[in-house]
Amino acid sequence: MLKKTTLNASVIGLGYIGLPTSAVMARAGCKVQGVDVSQNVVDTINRGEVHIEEVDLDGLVQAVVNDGLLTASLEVEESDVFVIAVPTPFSHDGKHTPDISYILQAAEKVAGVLKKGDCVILESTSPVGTTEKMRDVFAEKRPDLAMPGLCEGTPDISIAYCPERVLPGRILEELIHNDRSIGGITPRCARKALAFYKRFVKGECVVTDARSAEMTKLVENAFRDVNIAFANELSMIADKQGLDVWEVIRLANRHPRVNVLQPGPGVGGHCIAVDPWFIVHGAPDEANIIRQARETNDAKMHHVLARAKVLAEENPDAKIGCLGLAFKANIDDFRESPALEIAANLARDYNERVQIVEPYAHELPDEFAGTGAQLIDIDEALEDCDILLLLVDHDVFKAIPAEERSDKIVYDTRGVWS
Ligand code: SAJ
Repeated sequence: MLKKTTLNASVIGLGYIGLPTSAVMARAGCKVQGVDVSQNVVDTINRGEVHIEEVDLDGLVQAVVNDGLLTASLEVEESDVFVIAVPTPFSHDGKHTPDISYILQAAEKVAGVLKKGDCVILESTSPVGTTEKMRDVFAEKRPDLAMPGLCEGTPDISIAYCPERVLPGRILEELIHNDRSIGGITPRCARKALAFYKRFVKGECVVTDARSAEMTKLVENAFRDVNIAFANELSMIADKQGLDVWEVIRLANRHPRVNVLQPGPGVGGHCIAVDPWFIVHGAPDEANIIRQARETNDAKMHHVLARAKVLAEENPDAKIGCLGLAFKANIDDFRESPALEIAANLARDYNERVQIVEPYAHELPDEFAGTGAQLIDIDEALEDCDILLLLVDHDVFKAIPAEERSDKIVYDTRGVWS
């Protein structure tokens, strides 16, 4: 049974975080208005369908749309709580400058409908200080409302930062059960946001200030990036010294206080490959390990590409099967994917010799346009290809028995066949 309540919530940005969050809030009984700039996304959701792949999301969205608890639109309307979950990319000019313009644009739209008593929560991963910048947009657009941190006494609006920390493929589960950091511009703001999250979060909700919550999110992903960089650096050392890095890591991890992560073809996705740069940008002279980790993980992609090219040159008649384009196993997300970049680069150099296997793609992405590379299935690859370059540890690739690849030249960048 769906619980009914009068709380209205508006979620700005209906992507990988905003849509599952909207659906979970609606299931908890909020009346949710989802807002997106894409007419196609809005229409899809209003039909009770989804535009992204995520475990169990389709059924949940259909149920809450049918119950009238979730509607989507292009325009922001009045609400009690606003959750902003729009992208925060960075510039690709080598400076990695965070781009918070989507947040500020969303804030301008929200400002137009704000009323006394409303609570605004930013969830987008953001450089330290962004929540205050969002507050400043509200202050400028709505001088009639008292803003937290800028007024004496009780403000009219509560503003908080509460980062998501869900893992693609487990989003619905983790939205409910993960702990949350809730950072208010003031303690009162944090308490207002806490009361909202308590409606649907079963994990512990820990309150703090907005700047600490912003930094916490960046630290979580930078921590993982640094640890993966350690594994990737080891793999390049092992290649030079003729060692099996997987064996070395397996043995080292038998130490009770050692847990080395897994090397791969580089780090992808729109979080770990991006967020550490926000720390570096904010403190360029101090964030040395964090910057180096980013560079090492990017260098690993070039290392894999160079080794694959050596195999291609040494075997000029060989067909090259690239297994996987996604940024990690068992998902259909190709954002910032090193696998995609490596495969597309090979396709540009070796054209028809390159075949792509990606069970999560219906067609080859634009990066392959004009290269002559083909999307084939795994059985065709096992028949036609002489070199197998394993780039993503999808379950379907892990399941290929040793005898079916025994006559191939294999470069396994994920260590799943070793
Ligand atoms: N990877 C490795 N070796 C490993 C683990 C991961 O090479 O041992 C690679 C993956 O193949 C992938 C990349 O790292 O290319 C990132 O994958 P991931 O599974 O580590 O993380 P994401 O990007 O899917 O999700 C992360 C999570 N953050 C942390 O684990 C600290 C998630 O909890 C966050 O919510 C998400 O970022 C986010 O939205 O920020």
